[in-house]
Amino acid sequence: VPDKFATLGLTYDDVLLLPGPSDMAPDEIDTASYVSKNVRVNIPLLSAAMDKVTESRMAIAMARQGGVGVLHRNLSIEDQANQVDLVKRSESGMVADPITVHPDATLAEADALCAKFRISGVPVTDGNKKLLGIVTNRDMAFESDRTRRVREVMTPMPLVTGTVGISGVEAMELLRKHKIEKLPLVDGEGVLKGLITVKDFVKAEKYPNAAKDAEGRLLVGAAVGVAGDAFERAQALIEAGVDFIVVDTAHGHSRLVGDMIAKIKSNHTRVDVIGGNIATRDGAQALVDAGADGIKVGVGPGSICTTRVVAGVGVPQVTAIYEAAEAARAAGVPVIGDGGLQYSGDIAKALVAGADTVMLGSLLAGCEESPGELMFINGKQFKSYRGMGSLGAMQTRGDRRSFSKDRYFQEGVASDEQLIPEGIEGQVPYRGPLSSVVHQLVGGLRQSMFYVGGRTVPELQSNGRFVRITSAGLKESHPHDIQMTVEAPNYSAK
Ligand code: RVP
Repeated sequence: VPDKFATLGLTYDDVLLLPGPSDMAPDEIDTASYVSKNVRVNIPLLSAAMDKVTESRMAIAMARQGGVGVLHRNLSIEDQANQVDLVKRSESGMVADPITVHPDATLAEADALCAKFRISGVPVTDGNKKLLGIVTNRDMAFESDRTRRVREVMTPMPLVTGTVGISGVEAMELLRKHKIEKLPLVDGEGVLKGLITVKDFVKAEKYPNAAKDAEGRLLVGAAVGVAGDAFERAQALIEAGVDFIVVDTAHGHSRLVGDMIAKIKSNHTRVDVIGGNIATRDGAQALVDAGADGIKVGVGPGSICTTRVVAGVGVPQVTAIYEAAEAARAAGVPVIGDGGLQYSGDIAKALVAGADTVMLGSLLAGCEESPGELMFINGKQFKSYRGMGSLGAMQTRGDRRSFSKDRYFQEGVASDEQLIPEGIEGQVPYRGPLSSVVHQLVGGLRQSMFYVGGRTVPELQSNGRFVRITSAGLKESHPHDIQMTVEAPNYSAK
């Protein structure tokens, strides 16, 4: 603990990475890393637990790219658990617990189900999950009367089915032979036990780098708080199949956070529990002591964050990561550098400082897959983005209450007028699909790894060295003495 003044705090713009000896071929570079003790990703990127960044669609896209999304918690427990479910079902060799429809449902209801889960057909089962048939787009397309019952239009049993435990190759062979797209799996009693689809096989090939769990399902994390029903929320998320929980607050070096981590850990050992946010060595140590499997670092670096001005509190992010990693590494606990990244080069800087992965808000808020509508302003496209501590995110809207106030320890504030916001609301340029954004970010990281001389993230971490720069150095780093006329896909002037 410093006396009165800690050492000089540095952030991304204060440092550059030194070029180091390098003799690697581009295809030797491996960007895999750990989010927490037991959660491994293929690219070291997480999408932020924010209501304008990560819902199921972003989480699915992130995991397909090899990273992982952390579902925000500014929604009901049921809705958040449902989002986990959507991600876990979205892609795998087999859906273990497929969506089904009752034979007495109407076609309109079956339509709604298909639209909600983005699927093209549903097995039809009775109350005991016995397979009665299947209803697909083909069965429904030419029916103009949407009040008709599923049982009247479905393809009834006997269907081509597989048995539980069928291999991928055998399943593919059945699908091919019978020219069908869906193969229900049944047990000896004809009870539905799973579903294999052509789409899942094709998708698995399309995303060879996807981050998956042991059963081949996409990885997903979710945030909880510390107040009210936070513990029930964590239980519901775990029940839904989440891979890790983030106890996510603006001040992780507080007893409530440590207590919540310990409580979740003592009840469920299956999932990893990450704590945050902290920005000091002592803060990281406190979370390690509470049993955290991962530590999230960042007090005030976020692009939408005003904590450093409203409260005057924070630590420039490179120093914060370095300090936190000093405590975390000794305990074998991975570190997430959360917030403040503006360019792809900042990813490698975070890793060299000691982070194992980084969490991104503003860099991803403009993606097609982030929640929220595209806006046109003066012919340019934008998407809205806001801090979880902004008035908009914390206030009550009609009968919709805010679930994120406790991130800023303000759950007890009686009325919206009395809230103390620590974030702002705004918009960021539209950036198109996540895949192209991630391509640039990871491409930049791979270049960093080549320049620094690190084939893997651990090698980058141990070989990387910084040079501190001045404001003149920063000016030299950016394009200068030219008027930019063409937008680069990975650079825009601030
Ligand atoms: P950025 O990527 O710089 O946009 O930062 C995103 C991070 O900012 C989030 O992951 C979170 O830790 C933090 N945040 C979210 N809301 C707020 C706020 O309102 N102050 N800060």
